[in-house]
Amino acid sequence: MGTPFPHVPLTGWTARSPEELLARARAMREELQQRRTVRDFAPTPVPREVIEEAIRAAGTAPSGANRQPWHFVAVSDPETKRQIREAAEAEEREFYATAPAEWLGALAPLGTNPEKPFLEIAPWLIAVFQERHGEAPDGSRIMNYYVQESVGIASGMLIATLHHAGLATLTHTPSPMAFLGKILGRPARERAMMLIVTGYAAPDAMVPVIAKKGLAEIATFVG
Ligand code: IYR
Repeated sequence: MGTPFPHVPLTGWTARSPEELLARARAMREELQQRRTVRDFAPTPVPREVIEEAIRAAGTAPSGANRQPWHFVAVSDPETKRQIREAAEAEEREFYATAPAEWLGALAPLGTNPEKPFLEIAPWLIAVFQERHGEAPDGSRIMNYYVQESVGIASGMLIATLHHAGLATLTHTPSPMAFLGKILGRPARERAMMLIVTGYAAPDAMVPVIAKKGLAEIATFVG
């Protein structure tokens, strides 16, 4: 049995009035509503400290048994970005040539294709890895729990923080993406989950006209 953590009084939490709750929830919703997935980036550099803060924010995410089963590799090195682009495009060419017609049909309106120039143009690529299990100092395995859920939540918080900072993001999922672990030298117990591409949007960036489902479609209230 694990030793219980010492407990301390909760700090950093304020009981707010219903008006304040609504105003704050609305402000956050409005800000998140401005987020668009962007595929056209400017090469303008972004200071490393910004990326560090965003990854720190992601690292505050809740996780199963607080195991924090994530690792983020932030890449600005041009040669590493070039290798990632080359490998991603090779996988993507295969994907677009062999994916089921239904999947390709779902993607067609977005106009995506195997060409991924943004992987070299954007100043930062953040590879998100799931730690399938941890490792004790003696090399033995430590179980992680709810890994997909935990890393999914952390990734959402990462994207929200980058957006709040004022950066554009793209969630890129080259498939399969085992090449990321190899290029970035990650241990076999880690599995690449997604690449978050981030930087300034290109001044002439275009985005597709899409709609988000309304509340009535995505939510059911009981009581
Ligand atoms: N991974 C490919 C295909 C792709 C799949 C989905 I689902 C998307 O929402 C977008 C793209 C690519 O990145 O092009």
